[in-house]
Amino acid sequence: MKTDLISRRQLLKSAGALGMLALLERFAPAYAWARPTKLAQTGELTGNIIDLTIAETPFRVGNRSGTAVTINGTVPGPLVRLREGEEVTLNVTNRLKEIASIHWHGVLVPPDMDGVPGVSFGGIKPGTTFTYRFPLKQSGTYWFHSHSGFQEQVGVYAPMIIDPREPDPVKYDRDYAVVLSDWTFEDPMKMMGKLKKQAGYFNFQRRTMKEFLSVAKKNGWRATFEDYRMWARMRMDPTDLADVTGHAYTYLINGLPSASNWTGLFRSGERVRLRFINASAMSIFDVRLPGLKMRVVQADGQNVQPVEVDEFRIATAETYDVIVEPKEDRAYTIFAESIDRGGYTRGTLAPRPGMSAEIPARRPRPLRTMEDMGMIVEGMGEMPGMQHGKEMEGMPNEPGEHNMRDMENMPGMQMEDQHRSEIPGSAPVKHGPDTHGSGNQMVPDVTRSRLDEPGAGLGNDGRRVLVYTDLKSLHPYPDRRAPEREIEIHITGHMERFIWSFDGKKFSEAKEPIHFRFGERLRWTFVNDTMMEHPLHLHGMFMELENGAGEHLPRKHTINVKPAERLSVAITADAPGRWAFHCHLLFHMEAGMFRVVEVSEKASEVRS
Ligand SMILES: [Cu+2]
Repeated sequence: MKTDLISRRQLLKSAGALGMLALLERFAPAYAWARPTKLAQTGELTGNIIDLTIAETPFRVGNRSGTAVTINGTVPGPLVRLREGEEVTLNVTNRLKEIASIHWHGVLVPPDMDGVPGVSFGGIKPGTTFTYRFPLKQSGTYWFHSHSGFQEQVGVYAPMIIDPREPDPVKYDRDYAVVLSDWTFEDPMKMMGKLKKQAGYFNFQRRTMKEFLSVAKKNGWRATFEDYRMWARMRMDPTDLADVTGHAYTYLINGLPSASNWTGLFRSGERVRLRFINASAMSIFDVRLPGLKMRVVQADGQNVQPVEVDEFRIATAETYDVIVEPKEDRAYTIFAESIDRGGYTRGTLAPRPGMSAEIPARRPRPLRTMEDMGMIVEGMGEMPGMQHGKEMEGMPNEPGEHNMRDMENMPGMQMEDQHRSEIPGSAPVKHGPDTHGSGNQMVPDVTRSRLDEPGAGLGNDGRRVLVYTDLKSLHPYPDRRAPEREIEIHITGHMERFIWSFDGKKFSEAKEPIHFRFGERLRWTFVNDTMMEHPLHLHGMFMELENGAGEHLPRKHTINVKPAERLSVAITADAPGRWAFHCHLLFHMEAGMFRVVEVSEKASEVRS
């Protein structure tokens, strides 16, 4: 079958020259190597004092040379395992020639311990050690990474597990951190340059055959054709789902490419907890273990009511913990496919080392739809994705015909429903007159909630795919106040110029931070005016996703906003200070999709 061929070819490509395989294996952390005698992963750093060193590790393989930036010598860095209720000291030494940093993703820390140069501190200067010290006020699966330049892309990321002080409500016999990431031999700065240059590519494409021939005559057929092909793969247009694809990336599990086959061991009948962490720079993955149901028990480090699925989409920077119970004496593939289907990585759960299971056939590349573009389509109300009314049966108000402003006055907004609540923006909302200026390419006609949609390319093959409306916090959220005010932010961009921004302004053009008043409860609405997914990450405070789960709104640190989607979160502004807020796709953040949120006593103007 053709797909098998592609799989095999991809496998060989992932392995590359044997040298590359050896190279990645050399950098892989200790926990990448499960041993039959060990129940837990090896190479954990525990205790209250942790020493981490960020350093460049140059290498040469055949005629290829490059540099990985490692934490304690590995990619990903060591698994740091801590305990809730204790205070931890992390000494981070920077052996690079440039400023470095570590941000503890999803961990609630004082602002000066958050590790974002220019926002929370000055960064860690070359040759110095910065001491982070903070109490651990939470438990769960998290990770940490550099917040400086492209260091995260070239290796500065690692898993962090905080074990709960109270008995864990999640029962399991063994657990593994499963760190997904994207590796490239290319200099990320150059990759960014290529993405910026693509407008030229589009012009090239529109050239006539005569012009193409003249370029080919000048530069040579092969070079011209290769250049054409390269840009064809790197371009963005309505059929593209990822800016950087499997063409440039090798996808890794715990630092190992597919061919090295990271393996987690189990004994039949055990409950195995897999802590999936998407530590990639630019990649959204679809994850499944053919032959096994997954019980999702945690999202972004927060316990959720268990939900059984066949597959879940994990955006950059999100984490999901799942329980699987393999019963048979055989290997199971852990399969993580990139959203554009341009590549994948796999690992294995097996009763013994050295086993492997079938690698699933690749699925066709999904296409962007009219809804992704925010187009009003005839009969849209009857489209499957639009049937939010179904979810909302028994509600005093059908949200069907109301817009946001009507909704605020609806009695439904204040009602005390123990089980379900309003999903703000679940009805299509017409885009206002603001086009966000020249830095913004597209304004969707309508935006709407897509929380109950599995996402592009998913949900049409009979598999039960996790959707955001499945997520219900295990315990009710503590702050029961209704939001006092509402602010809205538009996710904007110019895809051809590779400008990414909020409200049409790059970070460098934004004059003011976004102000939260200390102690307030507010609703923040995200409106995605672009045709791409953007995993938005807020530092310092959790966001409670208003997904209709009543008092069980899930708390998330990263929320993947779909194309032309409007969704909202509730936030308790209980963390004074300056915090980063940004898209977690590294190149989007670097291109300007970044803001500072300032929580202070200062009253801020209310934006509609
Ligand atoms: Cu983005």
